[in-house]
Amino acid sequence: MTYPIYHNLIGGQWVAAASGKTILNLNPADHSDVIGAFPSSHAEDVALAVAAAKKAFAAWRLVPAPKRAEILLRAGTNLLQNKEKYAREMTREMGKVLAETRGDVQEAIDEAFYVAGEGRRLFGVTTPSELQNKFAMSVRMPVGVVGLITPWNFPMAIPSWKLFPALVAGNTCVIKPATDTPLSTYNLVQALIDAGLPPGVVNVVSGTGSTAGAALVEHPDVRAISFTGSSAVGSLVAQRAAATFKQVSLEMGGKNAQIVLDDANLDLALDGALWGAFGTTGQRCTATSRILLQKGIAAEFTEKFVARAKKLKIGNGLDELVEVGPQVNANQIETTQRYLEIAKHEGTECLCGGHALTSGAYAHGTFFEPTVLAGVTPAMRIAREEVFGPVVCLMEFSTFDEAVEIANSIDYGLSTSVYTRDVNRAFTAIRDLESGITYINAPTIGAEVHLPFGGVKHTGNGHREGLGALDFFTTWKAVYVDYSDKLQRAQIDNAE
Ligand code: UN1
Repeated sequence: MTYPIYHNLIGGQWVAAASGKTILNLNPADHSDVIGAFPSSHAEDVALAVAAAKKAFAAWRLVPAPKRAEILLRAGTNLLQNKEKYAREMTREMGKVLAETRGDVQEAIDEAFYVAGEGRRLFGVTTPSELQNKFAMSVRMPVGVVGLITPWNFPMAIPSWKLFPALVAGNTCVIKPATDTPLSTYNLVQALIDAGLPPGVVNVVSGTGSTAGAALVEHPDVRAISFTGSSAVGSLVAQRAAATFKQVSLEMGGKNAQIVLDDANLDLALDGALWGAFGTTGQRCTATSRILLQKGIAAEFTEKFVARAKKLKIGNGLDELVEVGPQVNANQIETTQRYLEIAKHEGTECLCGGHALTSGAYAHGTFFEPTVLAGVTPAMRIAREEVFGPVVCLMEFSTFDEAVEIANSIDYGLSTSVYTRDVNRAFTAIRDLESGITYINAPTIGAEVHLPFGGVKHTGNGHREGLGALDFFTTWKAVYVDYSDKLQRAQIDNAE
């Protein structure tokens, strides 16, 4: 079998990992299809990448931001030109259907065009000084070398959410792409190189989280880490990064609720639930994993939802008729199965799905049926813990207040959605739901790049991507210019 061999990108050179070891990138729809061999990197590779980024920082931070932004603009155009090719390659390595991988590439294009505009903003504030003949302002400075650790479910969009704002702000980067889906990050970085990005400004180190990722988090010359992944790993990242006082941005899990009130447009709520729960095979941190149904519509919604879930076409995402692709790997299938066992013991009822598909056209991939569980109550583990697969819980409630209470009764707080025609209820929900994102009459998935993206409670640590990313990738400098020609003591010389 022949397949391409990929290397790390360090200081503008493509180099093999010091260990010489590689990790195979397999198509989750067909494991006999090998996308390529990617480096299995360790601390020594990360050290070289960080050194290259540190060296490049000296010049990159002095490139005027509008010029840095022009490179992003050109990278966005390059991505647009290669959109179909990159989408197909992403479906091959990650599994999600073509419509969605086209969306993933489009999200990176959107991010490029959005952030390119920041090159001519990067606003700071000016403010009056308390002293005469003194000028006060604040400017955004780059942080330095930043480490980016990204997940497999949005293999190009999420790296772009981190790389582009980091770059426009003048940082240099070392990115560790997800072990399952490195190619899409390579494609993204190639778009930057083709746009004229100087060597060393972005370095790519492939490998696992516990080797390459951990080394990045621990490296003393890395000033900030931006991580997207599970809450369990995010907690480790924060703890390890604390030893060298790094800034850390964490985007983690969700257990997102769609609330359907009795007055909702039921067909719209069904469309939204189906897309939110089974889009990306449920493998989004924003995926709908709880559907909260008011008693008046619960029976009708359940019947129609299950009928539609059963009809979803599962298969290879490269087939335009397929609606649900494979799960990304066998570990994810095992997690889904383990949670279905837990749910069974907790007394839930499986209304459809519940099995991995292992024969015929599915024999060489990691496929799982869209699964709907009923009889789920808020205290159950299946109602509280993230599965990250095509599994959704149906839960019933009587009053609006009860729905908000159930939605909020978990440790996560990423995305929530409410279907209602009652504007008062909609605004009350916007105020009271504990989540970083709330949708009204739209599913829990579908965030746009120029709004703040992130969550509360165990979903995040207070930072936001999109609108908010520049706050993470810059550090404030307060500047005072005294033109009085004398010593003026703040808090003393102007005091009563
Ligand atoms: C994720 O779920 O990991 O809002 C990111 C959405 C996408 C991004 C999801 N634009 O669903």
